[in-house]
Amino acid sequence: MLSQKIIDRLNQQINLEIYSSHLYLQMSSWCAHKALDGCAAFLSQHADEEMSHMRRLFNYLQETGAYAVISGMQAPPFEFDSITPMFEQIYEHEQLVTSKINDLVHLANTEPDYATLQFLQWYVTEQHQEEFLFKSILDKIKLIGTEGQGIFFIDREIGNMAANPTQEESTAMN
Ligand code: OFO
Repeated sequence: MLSQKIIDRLNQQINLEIYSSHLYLQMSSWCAHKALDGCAAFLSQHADEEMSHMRRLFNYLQETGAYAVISGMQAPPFEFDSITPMFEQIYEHEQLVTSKINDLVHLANTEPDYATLQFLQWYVTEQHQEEFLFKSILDKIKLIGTEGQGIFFIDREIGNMAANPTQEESTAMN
Protein backbone atom coordinates (compact mmCIF):
# COMPACT_ATOMS: atom_id res chain seq x y z
CA MET A 1 0.00 0.00 0.00
CA LEU A 2 1.34 3.39 -1.01
CA SER A 3 1.37 6.47 1.21
CA GLN A 4 -0.71 9.43 0.08
CA LYS A 5 2.48 11.42 -0.42
CA ILE A 6 3.84 8.81 -2.85
CA ILE A 7 0.47 8.57 -4.65
CA ASP A 8 0.36 12.36 -5.08
CA ARG A 9 3.91 12.49 -6.42
CA LEU A 10 3.33 9.58 -8.83
CA ASN A 11 0.21 11.32 -10.09
CA GLN A 12 2.23 14.50 -10.65
CA GLN A 13 4.70 12.43 -12.64
CA ILE A 14 1.86 10.95 -14.72
CA ASN A 15 0.82 14.46 -15.66
CA LEU A 16 4.39 15.53 -16.42
CA GLU A 17 4.75 12.57 -18.82
CA ILE A 18 1.50 13.56 -20.56
CA TYR A 19 2.80 17.13 -20.83
CA SER A 20 6.05 15.76 -22.33
CA SER A 21 3.99 13.89 -24.92
CA HIS A 22 1.96 17.01 -25.77
CA LEU A 23 5.15 19.08 -26.01
CA TYR A 24 6.82 16.69 -28.46
CA LEU A 25 3.67 16.21 -30.50
CA GLN A 26 3.31 20.00 -30.81
CA MET A 27 6.96 20.26 -31.85
CA SER A 28 6.44 17.52 -34.43
CA SER A 29 3.54 19.54 -35.86
CA TRP A 30 5.78 22.64 -36.13
CA CYS A 31 8.46 20.56 -37.90
CA ALA A 32 5.92 19.09 -40.34
CA HIS A 33 4.67 22.62 -41.02
CA LYS A 34 8.24 23.65 -41.90
CA ALA A 35 8.70 20.59 -44.17
CA LEU A 36 11.16 19.04 -41.68
CA ASP A 37 9.64 15.60 -42.11
CA GLY A 38 12.47 13.67 -40.45
CA CYS A 39 12.28 15.73 -37.24
CA ALA A 40 8.47 15.56 -37.36
CA ALA A 41 8.51 11.74 -37.55
CA PHE A 42 11.09 11.44 -34.77
CA LEU A 43 9.24 13.79 -32.40
CA SER A 44 5.86 12.21 -33.14
CA GLN A 45 7.34 8.82 -32.28
CA HIS A 46 8.86 10.26 -29.13
CA ALA A 47 5.48 11.70 -28.11
CA ASP A 48 4.14 8.12 -28.24
CA GLU A 49 7.04 6.97 -26.10
CA GLU A 50 6.17 9.57 -23.43
CA MET A 51 2.64 8.18 -23.28
CA SER A 52 4.12 4.74 -22.64
CA HIS A 53 6.04 6.29 -19.70
CA MET A 54 2.75 7.67 -18.41
CA ARG A 55 1.05 4.27 -18.82
CA ARG A 56 3.71 2.51 -16.81
CA LEU A 57 3.06 4.88 -13.86
CA PHE A 58 -0.70 4.68 -14.36
CA ASN A 59 -0.64 0.87 -14.26
CA TYR A 60 1.60 0.84 -11.18
CA LEU A 61 -0.82 3.06 -9.26
CA GLN A 62 -3.75 0.87 -10.31
CA GLU A 63 -1.94 -2.36 -9.36
CA THR A 64 -1.37 -1.01 -5.86
CA GLY A 65 -5.04 -0.06 -5.46
CA ALA A 66 -4.30 3.67 -5.66
CA TYR A 67 -6.27 6.14 -7.74
CA ALA A 68 -4.53 7.51 -10.85
CA VAL A 69 -5.71 11.07 -11.53
CA ILE A 70 -5.26 13.04 -14.76
CA SER A 71 -5.08 16.78 -14.05
CA GLY A 72 -5.63 19.77 -16.26
CA MET A 73 -2.33 20.90 -17.69
CA GLN A 74 -0.86 23.86 -19.49
CA ALA A 75 -0.72 23.91 -23.26
CA PRO A 76 2.78 23.41 -24.68
CA PRO A 77 4.49 26.27 -26.57
CA PHE A 78 3.76 26.21 -30.30
CA GLU A 79 6.09 28.83 -31.75
CA PHE A 80 9.77 28.06 -32.29
CA ASP A 81 12.56 29.98 -34.01
CA SER A 82 14.42 26.96 -35.37
CA ILE A 83 15.29 23.37 -34.50
CA THR A 84 18.37 24.39 -32.46
CA PRO A 85 16.46 26.17 -29.64
CA MET A 86 13.75 23.52 -29.98
CA PHE A 87 16.13 20.66 -29.20
CA GLU A 88 17.80 22.78 -26.49
CA GLN A 89 14.34 23.15 -24.96
CA ILE A 90 13.80 19.38 -25.16
CA TYR A 91 17.15 18.72 -23.49
CA GLU A 92 16.28 21.13 -20.67
CA HIS A 93 12.85 19.53 -20.31
CA GLU A 94 14.39 16.07 -20.00
CA GLN A 95 16.73 17.39 -17.31
CA LEU A 96 13.66 18.66 -15.44
CA VAL A 97 12.04 15.21 -15.76
CA THR A 98 15.24 13.63 -14.41
CA SER A 99 15.19 15.95 -11.39
CA LYS A 100 11.54 14.99 -10.70
CA ILE A 101 12.41 11.28 -10.92
CA ASN A 102 15.35 11.87 -8.56
CA ASP A 103 13.00 13.60 -6.09
CA LEU A 104 10.64 10.62 -6.30
CA VAL A 105 13.49 8.16 -5.72
CA HIS A 106 14.60 10.19 -2.70
CA LEU A 107 11.06 10.18 -1.30
CA ALA A 108 10.62 6.42 -1.83
CA ASN A 109 13.97 5.79 -0.16
CA THR A 110 13.26 7.95 2.88
CA GLU A 111 9.67 6.76 3.50
CA PRO A 112 10.83 3.93 3.05
CA ASP A 113 8.81 2.38 0.18
CA TYR A 114 11.07 -0.27 -1.38
CA ALA A 115 8.54 -1.51 -3.98
CA THR A 116 8.22 2.01 -5.40
CA LEU A 117 11.96 2.48 -5.13
CA GLN A 118 12.48 -0.62 -7.27
CA PHE A 119 9.72 0.40 -9.71
CA LEU A 120 11.43 3.78 -10.22
CA GLN A 121 14.76 2.22 -11.24
CA TRP A 122 13.42 1.83 -14.80
CA TYR A 123 12.88 5.60 -14.96
CA VAL A 124 16.36 6.31 -13.61
CA THR A 125 17.86 4.29 -16.48
CA GLU A 126 15.42 5.74 -18.99
CA GLN A 127 16.25 9.33 -18.05
CA HIS A 128 19.95 8.63 -18.44
CA GLN A 129 19.22 7.37 -21.99
CA GLU A 130 16.89 10.27 -22.79
CA GLU A 131 19.43 12.89 -21.75
CA PHE A 132 22.14 11.10 -23.73
CA LEU A 133 19.86 10.90 -26.81
CA PHE A 134 19.00 14.60 -26.87
CA LYS A 135 22.52 15.71 -25.99
CA SER A 136 23.84 13.69 -28.94
CA ILE A 137 21.23 15.26 -31.25
CA LEU A 138 22.32 18.73 -30.07
CA ASP A 139 25.95 17.77 -30.68
CA LYS A 140 25.07 16.70 -34.24
CA ILE A 141 23.21 19.95 -34.87
CA LYS A 142 26.25 21.92 -33.69
CA LEU A 143 28.63 19.80 -35.76
CA ILE A 144 26.71 19.90 -39.04
CA GLY A 145 25.06 23.31 -38.58
CA THR A 146 21.65 24.33 -39.89
CA GLU A 147 22.79 26.81 -42.55
CA GLY A 148 22.30 25.99 -46.22
CA GLN A 149 22.14 22.25 -46.84
CA GLY A 150 22.95 21.56 -43.18
CA ILE A 151 19.29 21.58 -42.20
CA PHE A 152 18.56 18.98 -44.91
CA PHE A 153 21.23 16.62 -43.56
CA ILE A 154 20.20 17.19 -39.93
CA ASP A 155 16.56 16.48 -40.77
CA ARG A 156 17.52 13.30 -42.61
CA GLU A 157 19.78 12.18 -39.75
CA ILE A 158 17.07 12.71 -37.12
CA GLY A 159 14.49 11.10 -39.41
CA ASN A 160 16.69 8.00 -39.60
CA MET A 161 16.41 7.73 -35.81
CA ALA A 162 12.63 7.57 -36.20
CA ALA A 163 13.00 4.93 -38.91
CA ASN A 164 15.04 2.79 -36.51
CA PRO A 165 13.12 2.95 -33.24
CA THR A 166 14.42 1.34 -30.07
CA GLN A 167 12.60 -1.71 -28.74
CA GLU A 168 10.64 0.44 -26.32
CA GLU A 169 9.62 2.92 -29.01
CA SER A 170 8.33 0.01 -31.14
CA THR A 171 6.28 -1.28 -28.21
CA ALA A 172 4.88 2.19 -27.53
CA MET A 173 3.68 2.49 -31.13
CA ASN A 174 1.89 -0.88 -31.14
FE1 OFO B 1 11.35 11.82 -22.15
O1 OFO B 1 11.16 10.67 -20.65
FE2 OFO B 1 9.43 10.52 -20.03
O2 OFO B 1 9.23 12.31 -19.71
